[in-house]
Formats: sequence, C-alpha cells, structure tokens
Amino acid sequence: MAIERTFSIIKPNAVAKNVIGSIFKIIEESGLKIVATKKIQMTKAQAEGFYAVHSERPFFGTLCDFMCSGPCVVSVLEGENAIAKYREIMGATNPADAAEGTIRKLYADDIEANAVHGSDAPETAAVEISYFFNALELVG
Ligand code: RTP
Ligand code: MG
Repeated sequence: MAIERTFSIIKPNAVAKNVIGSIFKIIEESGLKIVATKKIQMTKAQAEGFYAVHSERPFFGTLCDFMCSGPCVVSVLEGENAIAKYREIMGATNPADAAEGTIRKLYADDIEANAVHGSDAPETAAVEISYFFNALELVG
C-alpha cells in the first residue's frame, strides 16, 4: 500500500469545543502522521473557493457561512492509505449515521457542523493541500 497524503480541517464547531488535541490524538492513534498544521480563519471568499465543487448544492451558502464563522485547524496527514483511513476515523457525514468512536460521532453537532473535513480522492487531496499550504510548510 502506497504512502498517501490527505487534507484535514477541524471545523469551527470542533475548535470552539476545545477538542483540537482530542482529535489529533485520534488521528495519531490511527497511525497517521501530522505533516503540517495551522490555525486559520477563512474569509467567505476562501470558503467559497474551497467548497466550489458544492456551489450548486442547496447547503452551499450556509456551509460557507459556517466554515468562516470561527477559526479552523487545517492539517496535512500522511500514512498508508491515508485518504480512506482518515475518512474511516471521521465517520459518516451525518453524525446520526456515524459509527461509535468516530470523530463525527464524538464531536459533530449536525450534518453541517460535523467537526471535520477529509479529502475524498488523491486528486482532491493534492488540490486541497495546495490551497492552504506551500511547499516550504510540508516538511514531512
Ligand atoms: P467533507 O467534504 O467536509 O469531508 O465531508 P463529506 O465528504 O463527508 O461530505 P460532502 O458531501 O463533501 O459535504 C461537504 C460538507 O457539506 C456539509 N453538508 N451539509 N445540510 C446538508 O445536507 C449538508 N450536507 C453536507 C457538511 O459540512 C459536509 O461535511
Ligand atoms: Mg467531501
């Protein structure tokens, strides 16, 4: 299995709950390594750019408002099968469907304020990582 990188956001509702460290612990205990990380607050335009793929969805406006409503923690995670592994420990998009012990089961408030984002494919991971990090910040 190849070593992959994926992109993570700890969303504003989880940052507000003061559980950044708890989420990092789950990530590290899964075997994934935090290659880079920083706390940011997105502008509306930055959130709209990040979620451009969802621009036609009915929840796009409220999602972008939520994502810039407070600070987030953006990170690059690395490990074997990192993209699928991170989505597994995140749990289902809707926390009502998320398995016990997953990050969303523990920390999501609802389907929108669902605590974390993780890339869904190698191509989107590469685009999302470069949206927030430059090469000098990716020290491995
Ligand atoms: P993410 O992209 O954040 O990792 O989440 P995901 O793949 O599990 O879900 P996706 O379908 O890509 O949706 C992106 C984010 O939009 C919000 N959402 N709201 N109100 C709704 O029905 C709804 N559906 C999705 C969530 O914040 C979701 O993570
Ligand atoms: Mg998604």
